[in-house]
Amino acid sequence: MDDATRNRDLASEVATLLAEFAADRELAGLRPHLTAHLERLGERLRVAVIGEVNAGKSTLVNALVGKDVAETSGGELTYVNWWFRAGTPERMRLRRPDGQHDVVAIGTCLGDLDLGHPAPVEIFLDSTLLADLTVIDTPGLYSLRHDNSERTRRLLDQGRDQSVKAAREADALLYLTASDLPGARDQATLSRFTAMFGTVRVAPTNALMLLSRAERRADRSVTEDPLVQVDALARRYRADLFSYVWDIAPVSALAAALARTGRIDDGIAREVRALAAATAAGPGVGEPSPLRRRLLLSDDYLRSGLDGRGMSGLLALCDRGLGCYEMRAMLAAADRDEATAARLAGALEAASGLQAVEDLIRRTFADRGGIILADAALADIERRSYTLRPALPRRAASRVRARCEALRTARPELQDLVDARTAVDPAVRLEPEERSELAALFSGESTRLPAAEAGRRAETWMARANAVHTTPQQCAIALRAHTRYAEMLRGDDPA
Ligand SMILES: Nc1nc2c(ncn2[C@@H]2O[C@H](COP(=O)(O)OP(=O)(O)O)[C@@H](O)[C@H]2O)c(=O)[nH]1
Ligand SMILES: [Mg+2]
Repeated sequence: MDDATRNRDLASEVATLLAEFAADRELAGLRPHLTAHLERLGERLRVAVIGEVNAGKSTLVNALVGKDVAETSGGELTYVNWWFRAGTPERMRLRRPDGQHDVVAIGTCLGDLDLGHPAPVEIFLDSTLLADLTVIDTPGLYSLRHDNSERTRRLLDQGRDQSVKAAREADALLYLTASDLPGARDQATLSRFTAMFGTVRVAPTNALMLLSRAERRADRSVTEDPLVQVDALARRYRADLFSYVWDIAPVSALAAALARTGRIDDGIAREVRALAAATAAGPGVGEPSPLRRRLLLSDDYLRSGLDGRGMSGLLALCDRGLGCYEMRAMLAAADRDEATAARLAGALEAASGLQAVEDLIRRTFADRGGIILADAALADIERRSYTLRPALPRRAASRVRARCEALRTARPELQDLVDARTAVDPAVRLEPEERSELAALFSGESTRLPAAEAGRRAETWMARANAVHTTPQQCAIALRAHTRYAEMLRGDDPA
């Protein structure tokens, strides 16, 4: 059984328990919450894509679903939430202010929408990603530009309200930022943002950050791959932002969308070939000419003295929505082979970082969807079993908690998620190395260790639990780590 299937089973196991609670007369006070969770447990995990206006959110969503559907470049239409769901035939459902909805073809003008509805625009698509996840494209929390017109401010306010609403409705967050200093700015934003919800739904275990416009962050005076450079940057940010996001990765959404949405056609391939020929040193020459080299390394190459033919080829490509980075990636590919549309798209995709992002989304969200939903439901019901007293009889509330606890014990992946969350909780004050070791251990990312190593680690964590200055919280998580490693040890030894 694969992870995703096992986790869906887990969600249905939790659903069975909640249905049992819902049938219990003593738990009538919990019933509306149980019903809401039961509905959600049968749904796909909802991932909200949030960040500043123009971060590249819609461009990324287009790349992920493989179609040019999400409205890009800040048109007024993007100031509402767009829900991307699995479904055929492909269509769009629009919520109207009068409470009705219209089902229309994708691309139809939106018209008046009910902004109070959580999903004013829904797009149903046949896409691999959407088989496991529902994606919510949001307008943006704030703008990095400083345009203070009345209209812009009104739209930004509306966009922020919509983004907040989407995050409240979501189970997981994909946080995109184009800003240069994710440290301070985004830490403050993320902190305000998570404080607004304070539930396990937007816990760091359920959030990823993408450094968008990755190509612009790289130092082009060095030859190292821009993505590799920005990945090193992401690793540094990871250490600072551990209590907000599970992982951080670079992405060039524009290159990704161009590669995946079928816009690299034979016409573009022809123009790229012509441009490559116009700037090559000569037929069959391996080493690029000085002009060509400059073209490949510089962003100013529109002014770099191309001949007339080269210049018109370049402008034609610009007209088709290609930026400098995309042209550079395609020209480099054209250097290597005969540059068909498919090969150019492949080169762009490799230059975009999209595959690593998809991998991360799959590991963090798609494969764990059932666990995240189950955990959020259990945590919420357990919390309400305290807060709903006196409406809930004390004995019934204790029964709820005992059953939830028993389910966690029976399904260790649920307890692992709780422990992963504890490991990245700054209040627990673990050392950075301890934190990353535990995060890997409880997320199943650390591979099975040889018996000797597992035994050594089990002992180390036992010693940590027993150390003089260990706080009760540190002690509890250290004992969990000890148990986890001790289990590996037993599993390794069939006797
Ligand atoms: N240079 C560059 N531009 C990008 C990238 N991704 C998106 N853009 C451009 O940034 C603008 C805003 O993108 P959009 O996806 O609408 O941003 P959103 O407001 O976050 O949804 C568009 O003109 C995109 O073409 C990228 O990776 N690199
Ligand atoms: Mg957008």
